[in-house]
Amino acid sequence: MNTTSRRSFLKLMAVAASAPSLTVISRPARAAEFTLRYANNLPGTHPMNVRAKEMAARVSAESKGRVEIQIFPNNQLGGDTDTLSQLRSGAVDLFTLSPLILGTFIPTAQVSGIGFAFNDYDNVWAAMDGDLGAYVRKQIGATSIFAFEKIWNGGFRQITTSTRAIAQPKDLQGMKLRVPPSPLWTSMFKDFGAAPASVNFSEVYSALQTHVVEGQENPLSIIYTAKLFEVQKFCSLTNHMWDGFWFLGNKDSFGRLPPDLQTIVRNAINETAAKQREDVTQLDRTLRSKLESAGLKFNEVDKGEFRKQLQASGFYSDWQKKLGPQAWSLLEKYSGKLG
Ligand code: X2X
Repeated sequence: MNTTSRRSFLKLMAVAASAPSLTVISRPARAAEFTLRYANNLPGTHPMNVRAKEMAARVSAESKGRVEIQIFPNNQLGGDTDTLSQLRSGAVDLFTLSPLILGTFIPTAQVSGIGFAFNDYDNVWAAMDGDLGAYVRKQIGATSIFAFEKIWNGGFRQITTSTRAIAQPKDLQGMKLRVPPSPLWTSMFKDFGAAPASVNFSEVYSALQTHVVEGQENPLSIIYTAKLFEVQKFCSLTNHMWDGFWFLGNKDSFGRLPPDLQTIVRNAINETAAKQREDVTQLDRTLRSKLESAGLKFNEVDKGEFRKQLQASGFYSDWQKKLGPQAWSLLEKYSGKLG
């Protein structure tokens, strides 16, 4: 071997040693007995995916390789509305989805997204781990899908735009704003006077970049990990709504696992929720300065002004009627009187 080919041979060996293909060797020799396909809409760097990887490793270890959870982040299997259909048919086995988007299928699931219902996380977890969450899970469980007990965290949502800062409700007047596909989201931003457009998250970056819409709303952890700050100028800290991700499963897929393996998966998903909730809470608290360095201009708002606008438009009374007395009274048990 001459010097040049020896050098390239050594280089090749170095690459091979660090290449991910080596992990193949450490995998169990046999394929897992049960494979669950888990889809979500967020980038791999978001705590949802970081913790999901941990959860999948735990399931693999505890089941001694019998259960493999394959993660498909970033809408790899389709946008949210499409993936919801795949979950319902069993083409996808596990899916994390906003309760509001789930509302296109199960309307009462939207109850946790009513504007300004929750003040803080103590309030959120009391409701979602308590009888409000139990009520919604029961509705979900009456279909071909079900939700695990502990909802994962989305975060409190803020508005970003490329055209003007939102300081008061009137600044939203006529604004072309992307909202996720859900009746509640559209209704809330119509009542703020904006012109909301339903767009799946898979299309949001390009819709902002091409100015099909001027703005959108999401928690800071998503604005950061999905790099929405690259195509937005202003961020208004409205905290107008908390959102989460129900960890959903297809009943038939999950039912194929023997009970002991079901327990392993269930415990791993529910127990990992606590860590994922905390990651998102911390990120949302600390990301402002990073986003400012990236050029996003922040402003605070008087939340009371925005809430008053929803009261005046009849938002709360309309949704009380739409969701029905049981869902509404369970919500008000945690939020206090709304409207
Ligand atoms: O679609 C969104 O904006 C996102 C990522 O926050 C949801 O999943 C609702």
